[in-house]
Amino acid sequence: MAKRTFNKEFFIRSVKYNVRTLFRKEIEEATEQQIFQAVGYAVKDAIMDAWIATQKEYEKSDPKIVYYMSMEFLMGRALGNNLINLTFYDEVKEALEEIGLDLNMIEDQEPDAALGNGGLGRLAACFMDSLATLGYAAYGCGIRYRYGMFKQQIVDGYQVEVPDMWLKNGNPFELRRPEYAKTVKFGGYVRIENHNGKNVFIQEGYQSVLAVPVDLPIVGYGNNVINTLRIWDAEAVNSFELDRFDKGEYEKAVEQENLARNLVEVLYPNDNHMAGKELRLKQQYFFVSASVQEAIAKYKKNHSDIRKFYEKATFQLNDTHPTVAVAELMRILMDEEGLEWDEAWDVTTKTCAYTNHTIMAEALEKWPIELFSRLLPRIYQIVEEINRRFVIEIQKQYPNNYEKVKKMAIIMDGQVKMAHLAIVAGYSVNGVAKLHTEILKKRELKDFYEMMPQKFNNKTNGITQRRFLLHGNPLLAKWVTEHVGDEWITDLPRIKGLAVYVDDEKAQHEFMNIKYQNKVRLAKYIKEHNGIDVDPRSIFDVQVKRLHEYKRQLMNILHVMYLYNQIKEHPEKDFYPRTFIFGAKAAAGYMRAKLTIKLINSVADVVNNDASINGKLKVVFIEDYRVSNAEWIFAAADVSEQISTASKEASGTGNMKFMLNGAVTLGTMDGANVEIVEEVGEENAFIFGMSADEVIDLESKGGYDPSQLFNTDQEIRHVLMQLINGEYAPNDPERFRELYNALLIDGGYNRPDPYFILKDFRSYADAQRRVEEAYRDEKRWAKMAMLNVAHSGKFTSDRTIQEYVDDIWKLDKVTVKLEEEA
Ligand code: B1H
Repeated sequence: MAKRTFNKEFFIRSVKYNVRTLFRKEIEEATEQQIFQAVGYAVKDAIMDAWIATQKEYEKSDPKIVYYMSMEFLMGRALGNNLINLTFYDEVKEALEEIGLDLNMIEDQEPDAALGNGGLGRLAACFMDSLATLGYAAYGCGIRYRYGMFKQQIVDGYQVEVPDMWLKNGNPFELRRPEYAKTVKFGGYVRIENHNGKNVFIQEGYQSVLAVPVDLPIVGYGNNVINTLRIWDAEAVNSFELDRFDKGEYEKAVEQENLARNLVEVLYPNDNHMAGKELRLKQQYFFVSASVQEAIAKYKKNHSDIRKFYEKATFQLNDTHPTVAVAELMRILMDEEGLEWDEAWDVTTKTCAYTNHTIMAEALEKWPIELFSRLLPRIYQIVEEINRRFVIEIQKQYPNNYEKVKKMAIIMDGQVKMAHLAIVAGYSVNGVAKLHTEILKKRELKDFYEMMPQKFNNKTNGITQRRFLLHGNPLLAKWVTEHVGDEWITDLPRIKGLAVYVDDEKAQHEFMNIKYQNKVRLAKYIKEHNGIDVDPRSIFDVQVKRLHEYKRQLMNILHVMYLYNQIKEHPEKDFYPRTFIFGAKAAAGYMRAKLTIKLINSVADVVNNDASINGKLKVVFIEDYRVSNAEWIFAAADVSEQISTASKEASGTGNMKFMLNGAVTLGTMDGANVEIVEEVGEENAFIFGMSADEVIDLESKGGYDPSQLFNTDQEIRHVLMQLINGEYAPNDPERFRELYNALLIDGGYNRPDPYFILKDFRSYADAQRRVEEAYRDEKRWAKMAMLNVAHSGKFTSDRTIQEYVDDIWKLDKVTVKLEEEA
């Protein structure tokens, strides 16, 4: 990989200069935050040449461009990652040391760009990294939320949401591009005029808002490619000119100011759940309309035939959230570019592709037609026409089968079904792991698969090893490079070379020592942030992810309660010390999830302060789990808890980050766990629980009756009773009754234990016993963990992106040369 030249003197001068011009200070007087800002600007400066060169190259060689449209980009911090991908990290660290500055401290000043909830948003971020590194022309299209994912504070064991003011000190990496602003229109009505026998659609009485692009550089690893993440900010179309307005205009101006302010104010903090709010649909249309307008304007700069737009552009819809893109593209092609319906439909259906990320019913987007047509009148007309034509298709293929129409129509029962629109108008529909795609084809989207099988394909998710190993775990990264060379950085399957060392005692020792160092690093973080002492020699058993019932954090903590009971009842028994680590944000309105957080913290309080168990058991809830602390957590994990109810987790990507960092999976046969086990071997993971087929079967029979278990299994019963006898809530014994009821009486869907926590409990506890037994044998464990790293090659997002390129997008590869090298 070509390493760019780094000019140390120039860089130091640049940092000092920035401190002076930004803050009127010498470097010695600057605050840590100010130094971060100054370094950030110096790094953006170092990116600029390549950013310009990349855009020039794109203009010259005119490659096909993918527009990755997503409501979420969970980027995390940029500084360290940009330095890594510029291949300057060590040089900058040294240069800063020379002037008495510590790069780690500076990195720590940067707020996470948390413009996403969880896996779906982080996947978009990993994809941006891989696209740039592989040299493909790509734009990320999203929203510049002024407040990202809320910050989580734990107060008295409860989650408290605090606004995330990530832009409060400014963002040194962003570039505002007002010259490319677009207008987006909402509401009003559509007047139809007849011009020479042709209907012309004119939207009137609308409110408009200005979409202003803000660009963030996406640095490819060591290849001079800098792509762009374009996030749209909103501004009022006309700023106030008070004296010019009469009363009517004045009110309109105020409305437009408010619209602009509200639109991009905040990210909806729900993972795998649709809130159905009007403002959310506004956000969707806002960034989609601006992005589609921009893509068309870019194409028209050097192409004259809009009918061939799809040869140079493709839109990947990250779940259904940006699906209005379909109708917006139709609108622009017809109303502004003058194409007929059939011509516009031909372009649209060759441009749009859809990724499905979930089968959770409550996440499926359905908009009431009243709201949809009021907010987007012209778009609704177009969706109606798409639906009318599609229903005719259904009837042609399935004559007299009204059931099919009912199940498949885009508009039905007063709702617009966004997934149906995306499938009908897209040329590709993909799931995010093998099992998930099979479930889509066989069950969730069966009717669509039967009608258009050629559209369906699988793209198993991946993660970027550059952030989650090279940056997040420098000790292991260095050790891997010493053993297999550094090609793994851009070719992760090379990491397989480690397999020859798994029985080598020296290598085992070094590997386990690195894990130990990383556990010490995390233990320090936990001490600083939670005030809890944890023993880095204990097993670090980690579950970090969004809090959701289907992910079953409740099963994990019930098992901790069970272990604690065991230790108390049999203090003589050998028990290998364990630290159970949790990290999870609950959606602000998700009461059962929030109560689960309180339970975890309540159990932690009791267990961690019980001197009688000699520190055998510790429970830690890490506050404000996010991308930046995740990097440390993965590096320190021994056991990776991936325990979702089989069939519910579409893929999971945390599972892959743990594997890459040498943690062993304890999980169900769900999502990408299936493929992880396929790669590493069943003997190098701990698998338990019902299969997806068993779950789906049992669900279709209406569930099961857990009272059987409750009545026959004394230990399970004991744990459940502790939810309602005040064991973990002495001054409010009723506190956890809701969780007890959900497990035994009604947990939603009109049945007890809908996520089969009690059904899988014994199998889980047994798998946990096997974990302990394996860990006691240090060599066996070292070998297992090393094999996990060695077999993680498949799970790089570089592989995922190459598959998207080959099977879906058909992009051209680009190379960028800088002046200095030419
Ligand atoms: C995933 C979501 C999601 N699937 C709705 N669906 C949202 C749905 O704000 N909303 O309305 C937000 C997020 N997120 C996750 O996607 C899956 O649960 C994971 O299994 C998967 O790994 C990830 C990436 O594909």
